[in-house]
This record gives sequence, C-alpha cells and structure tokens, in this order.
Amino acid sequence: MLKQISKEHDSIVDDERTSNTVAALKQGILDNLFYVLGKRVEVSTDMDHFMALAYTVRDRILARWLTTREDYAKNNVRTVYYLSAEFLMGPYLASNILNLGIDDVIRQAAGELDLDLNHLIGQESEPGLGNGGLGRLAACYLDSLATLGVPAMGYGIRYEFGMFHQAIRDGWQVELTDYWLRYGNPWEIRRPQACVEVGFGGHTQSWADSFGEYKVLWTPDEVVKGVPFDTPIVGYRSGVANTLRLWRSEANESFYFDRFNSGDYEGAVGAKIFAENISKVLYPNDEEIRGKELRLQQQYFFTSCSLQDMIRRHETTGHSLENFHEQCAVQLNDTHPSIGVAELMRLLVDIHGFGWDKAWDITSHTFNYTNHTLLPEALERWSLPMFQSLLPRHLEIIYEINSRFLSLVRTKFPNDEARVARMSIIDEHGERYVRMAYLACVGSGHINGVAKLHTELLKSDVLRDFYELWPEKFINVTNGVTPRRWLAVANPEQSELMTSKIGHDWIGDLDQLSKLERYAEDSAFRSEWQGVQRAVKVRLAQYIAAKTGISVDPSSMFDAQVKRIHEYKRQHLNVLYILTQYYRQKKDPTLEISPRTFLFGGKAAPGYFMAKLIIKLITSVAEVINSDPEVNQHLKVVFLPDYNVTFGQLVYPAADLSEQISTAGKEASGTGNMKFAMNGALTIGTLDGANIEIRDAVGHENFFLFGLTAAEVVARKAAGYHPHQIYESNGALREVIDGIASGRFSRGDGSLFRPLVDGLLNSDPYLLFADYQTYVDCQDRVCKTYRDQEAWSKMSIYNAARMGQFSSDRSIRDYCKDIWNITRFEIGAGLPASK
Ligand code: AZC
Repeated sequence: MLKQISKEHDSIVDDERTSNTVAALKQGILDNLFYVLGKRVEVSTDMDHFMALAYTVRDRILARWLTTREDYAKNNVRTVYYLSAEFLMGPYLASNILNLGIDDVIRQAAGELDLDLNHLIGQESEPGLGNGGLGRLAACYLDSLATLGVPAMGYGIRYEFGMFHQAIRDGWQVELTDYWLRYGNPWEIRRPQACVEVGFGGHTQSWADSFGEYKVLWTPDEVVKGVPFDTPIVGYRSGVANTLRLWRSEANESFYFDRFNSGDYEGAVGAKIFAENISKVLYPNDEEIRGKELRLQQQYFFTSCSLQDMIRRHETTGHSLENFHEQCAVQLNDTHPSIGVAELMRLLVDIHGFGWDKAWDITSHTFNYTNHTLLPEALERWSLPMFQSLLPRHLEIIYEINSRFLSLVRTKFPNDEARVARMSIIDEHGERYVRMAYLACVGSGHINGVAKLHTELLKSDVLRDFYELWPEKFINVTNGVTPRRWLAVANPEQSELMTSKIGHDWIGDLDQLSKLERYAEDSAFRSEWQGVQRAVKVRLAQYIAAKTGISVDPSSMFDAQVKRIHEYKRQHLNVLYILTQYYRQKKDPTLEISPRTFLFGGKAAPGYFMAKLIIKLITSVAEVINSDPEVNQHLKVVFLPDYNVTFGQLVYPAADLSEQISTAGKEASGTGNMKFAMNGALTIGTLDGANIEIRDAVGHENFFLFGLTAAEVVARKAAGYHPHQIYESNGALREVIDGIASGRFSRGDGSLFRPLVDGLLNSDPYLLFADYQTYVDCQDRVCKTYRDQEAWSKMSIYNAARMGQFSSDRSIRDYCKDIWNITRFEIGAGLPASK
C-alpha cells in the first residue's frame, strides 16, 4: 500500500497545499497552469487561466468529496440514485466557488495575479447535456441533495455533443454542433476501473435446470463498455460533495479483437462504431425521436450501467441483494430510464438467481417515477419489432410483468376488458408498441407530477386508470429551483442588497426571504431595489448590444419569454400582442405607452417546423419594429440566439415582466416562472403548471392573470371551437393576423407565414384566439401599473420575498419525506435536518 506522506488529518480540513489562504490559492493557480496545463505565464491565454483556476477549485473539493463517500459507506445510509438522460448543469465554476464559501479569497487571489474573476468565469463553456426544464431540474436537485447532505448520486450519459448551438441566419434558426469538450473538462475524473459491460441484440435460450427451475440465457450480438466519468457536486456550505456519474460508451476490447483476429475487419470496425455512437449526441426533443433505435440504445445503456454499478456498490459495502431496495431509492426522471424496471428484474433473476416474486418485490420497492409532461404525443413508446431486436430478453420480461399485472387488473375490475386493453404495457392497437410510462407506473412505488395541477391532471386524465387502481401511489411534488445558482450567482446585486437587510441565511434557507416583506412598504428600500434592477438591466443591455448589435434602453420595461419554442408555450401569442401595440402606435404616434423591450430566447427542435417558423416570425417582426422610427422609441423586439443556462443567468435577474402564457393544462410545471419571480419579476400568466401556486404564494394582487382555465379549455374544445369566428368579430386581432398574412412583416412575402396563420384560423389547437383579448387587456393593466414605479417595486419585492417555497431544497425535502423515506441528514454539516 502506498505510504501516506502527509500526517493524518481530518480530510475536510484542507492541508497546506489546498488551504484557502490567498497565498495558497495563488500558488495553486500558478502550479496548475504549469504542471497540469503545461503553460508558462507569459504565453497563457484566458482559457488557460480559467482551466488553472478550475483545477485550483477542484483541488479544494477533492478532500470533501472522498470524505463524503467514506462517511456514507461508514454510516450505512440509504442512498438516492437519480437516473436522468439529461443533466443541464450549467457552468460549474461560480457555483462551486459560492458553495465552497471561498468567493472573497478567490477574488483576491485572482486579482493579485492580475486576473479578473468574472472574466474567467465567463470563459467556461457549459455542458449542455439537456434540452430544457427536465434536465435543468435534475441539476437543481443535485445541488439541493448535496446542500441538504442527502446521500445521493446522479446517473446519466456523458454525451460527446450536447444540445446544439443555435445561430440565427436570415431570421431562421440554424443548428451548430456543440463541441463542449473541445478544451477538456476540468471537473470530471474518468474512472476506468469501475467500467461495466452492456449487451444489445442477439437471442435468448431457456431450459429447466437440475432443480427444475426455469433459466434463461441471453446471448447479445454486441457488448459495449460503459466507462464512468465522475463530477463532484458541492453542497452549499454543507461540507458535502456528492457525485454525478456520467457514462461514456466505448468499444469492448475483447469483443473487438476477437472479430479483428478472425479476419472480420468490417465487423470489428462496425462494433467499434456501434459502441462509440451510443453516447455521441444528445437528442433534441423532437417528434422523430420516437422511432430512433439509437435513443433506446442510449436509454438502456445508461440505465444498465447505473444499475450494475449500484449493485456492485451495494455488495461491496457488505449488503445482501435481498435488501437492495432498503438501501437504494431510484428515481426515474421521466420515462427515459424506465427500461430499468425490466433490467433490474433481469439482473436479479438471470444473473443473481432470484425467484421472480422476490425479484419483483425488490424491484417494485426500488423505483419511483416522476412524470414531466401532459402532452400525449410526448409519452414514450417503442415499436415492438425494434424493441424485440434490440432487447429480446427484456421484452420477455416485460411480457411476464404485463401478464401478472393484467391479472391483477382483472381481479380488481372484473369483466372490464376495455380497461385491461387500455392499461396493457403493450399497446395492441394497430402496430404494437411498448408503453414506457406504463412500465414505469407498474414498476414504481410512487408516481409523481411536478405541480399541483399537473398531478391532478395525471390522476384525472393521462394516468387515470392507474390512479383508479393504485390511488396511494400518486403524490405531488411541486418543482423548485436552486437559489444558489439562480439568485446568489446570477444576481449578485440583488443578493447583496437582500443580505444587507436580512443576513445571508436565505441562501441555504429560502423561506428567510419573507423577512424582506416589511421592506416593501419602505420607500428608501424601494429606491435601492430599483437601483439594483437598473444596474442589472444595464448589464444585460450591454450584453445584447455586444451579441446582436441591437441597442435597448435599460429604462424601458424588460419583458422576457425565454424557454423552448413550442406552440403550447405560445410565443406567438406574445407576438400577437406586440403587433397589436405596433398598430396602435402607428395609428396614433402620440399615444402614451410605456416603453418596452420584448426579449425572446429559446431553441426549437430541429424537426419542428412550426416552432422554427415562430422564431422566423419573431425575428421578422423585430426587423420591422426595430427599424421603424415611429415606434422604435417605445417598442423593441430582440431574439437572443443560443439561449442556455449561462444566458439565463443574465436574463432572469434583468426582467421586469415574466411571460408564462402557455395554454392552461399543457405546461406540467415550468421552472423559469420561479426563477423570474425570485429575481423580482412580475408574472403575466395563465392558470397553468406552477403558475397557480406561485400566484397563491406571492398574492393574487401581485400577479397578472389572464386566460381560460384548464377546465375551460377542455369545455371550449368540447363545445366546438371556431377560431375563425373570433377573428371575424375582433377588429384588432383581424388587423394583426391580416398584417402577418399580407407579408407586411416578411418583406412582402405573403406565403411565408401562411402555415402559421392558416393553422390559427382553422384549428388553433392551443387557443390563442380564445385568450387573445384577455391577454391584451391584461397587458394593458401591466403597462398602467409599470407607469407607477413605486407600486411596481412594491409588487416586485413581494414577489421575491414570498418565493421561499419554490427553492429546490423544499422539493427535495418533499421527495425525502414522501417518496424516498429518508428522514436523517446526518452527513450534512451545515443545515437543519428537516423543517
Ligand atoms: C418539462 C416540462 O415541460 C416543464 O413544465 C417542467 O417544469 C419541467 O419538465 C421540469 O419538471 N419537460 C421537459 O423538459 N421534457 C423533456 C422531454 O425535455
């Protein structure tokens, strides 16, 4: 064994080399620049400096990372495994510095080396390993788990290419490859010794062994290697660092060489390509995703790697597999890892020799399933032939699970074969499919939605049959976001002001923000609040000018809608309002309207034509309005390209108004709505997703509500919805629609937006026209209120002060209590156990 050369020390307390003195930090940066990056100071670049600094910060994490792991092992704790195909982590540097509590010393050390910390933070390219809400939620949850000291590990895929970069050319979205690993990733550590093997394809054989037991052998066609890359997840001042373990697929050498040596060069190369492709690229959540075999390969790959890893960890800490479920709580982040239900059964029955019933008992007490969508088209299903050829053994297992499950349904609901067909994991209508959400429901102890309304709609609609069978499985856990990244890191100006009044405890306990309430009535505080808002807006305005060349006025209202582009999110409803204002202003240039800057940001799935056309509509309208001197004093429209986490950190703090205008009943929760409100933006929104709970929390008088409710949307459609009639009877709407159709905003091309216009006039599935007038009226109330800056700031302060419950710390406490049955947080050093 390697002899320890440093004296025994409490390994959270750093040694001299990694201590947090300014001198040690400076030395660390210089050493890492030389010894890790191989650069001399004289020739080093900004990127080198960022890297050297990142390694210096990582050096400060390692001791607590290893200690956390040892503590968990020693204390024999139940561990949460968060399985997610996406982790949209955002840049790590600033967040790690904050969570370690070394901001001041690092800033000073960098300064003494003539480095500007903020500039270095800006060098980091974010790992965009997620599409949007679901992936970002996973990241917020990892932050909270580590902060609360919950033993937890995130498992996912280390995509070589993350979410595409978006460029705007001639007003259209263009997708560019995301080479996020170009300069290397200073945060991760490759752990080849913990690699595992995963099989695909092939065939199965079954026989009865000498005890008469039924045995199955699966012989896959391809075997690939999963290599883990670990990244520490630092808790906010908790002394804890958990792990995010992402799997990379690589060729399995023996498989590869066998073929190579037997002269099958093509086969060998094919196997290598097959293996390496699996973790190559993140799928944007496109319509076409469903048929993609590679996507199912990805899902099975990371889920199998993770379960094998969990079993190995469980066994090496001396536990019997019989109590796997007592030690391991696995959370399925949507259906992407739901193949895990069949995989754990396979591992227990085929590999570890368990009988079916015992294996099922373990499996169904291990998994829990979070649903993130109400859109029926987004519920995953895989065609049976494809499934069969890729995962033949799993299909057999699913058949067995299904047959036992359907007997249960028949017992509970006799003579109801229609129900049996509806609930079957195998969809037998027409072409046959495996319904992954149903597999997740059957195999999970708990099923949760992500906001109150969403959970109710799951129960009454999307998963109604399952609710009738197992009402006790369903619970709600409303989403939350981490105040570390979304307030403390993103909005230092507001954070400092809040801290000066109520101390800094709010960063780890967001309910403390309620202490700000009394300042809402204090005019001196309000003027400080306004000053901060102004400074943050100036920062964003500079960024916009640099990125797009558009100059925006920081004293205008910043009205922001940043999120994926989707018809249900209704960016085009926002455009209808902008054009309504445009026409009003054109008709009466003396009209007094409060100046507004409309900010849009978001990516469209590459195969989603309508979403791309909405981007083109926004950029076209922007072109006309921004260049028209009659209106551009009052109105500006900006489409900010390549919206991502880094950019979100600039936008949320600077917004005055947050647009949360989805058709009621469509947005599961939303989390951008929370980030805006925490940062003091007022919301204009429908009664959808978490908007409802946000409005209840901040006070109805501090929220701009409009639109049909989810129930009214359903009733309206059932009664026969005729958008054309609304168009006929509403002059302002007609003018706007006719304007778009005429080519006025598309350089005279009347056909460009035809698909959009026709879609609205003929079917309008997301009810823009039905909500148009109430939206415009509500926007007029927004304008009026904004003119009274005192009233506005008061509302803004109430919004920020009342957002405590939307911290992801609260969500994680809910999961611990209601789903994972974790009540002790003995490892976390810094925070109260539970509230
Ligand atoms: C999103 C939901 O659309 C959003 O409402 C919710 O806030 C978020 O999950 C987190 O729960 N769903 C997705 O992002 N889904 C995918 C496949 O990306």
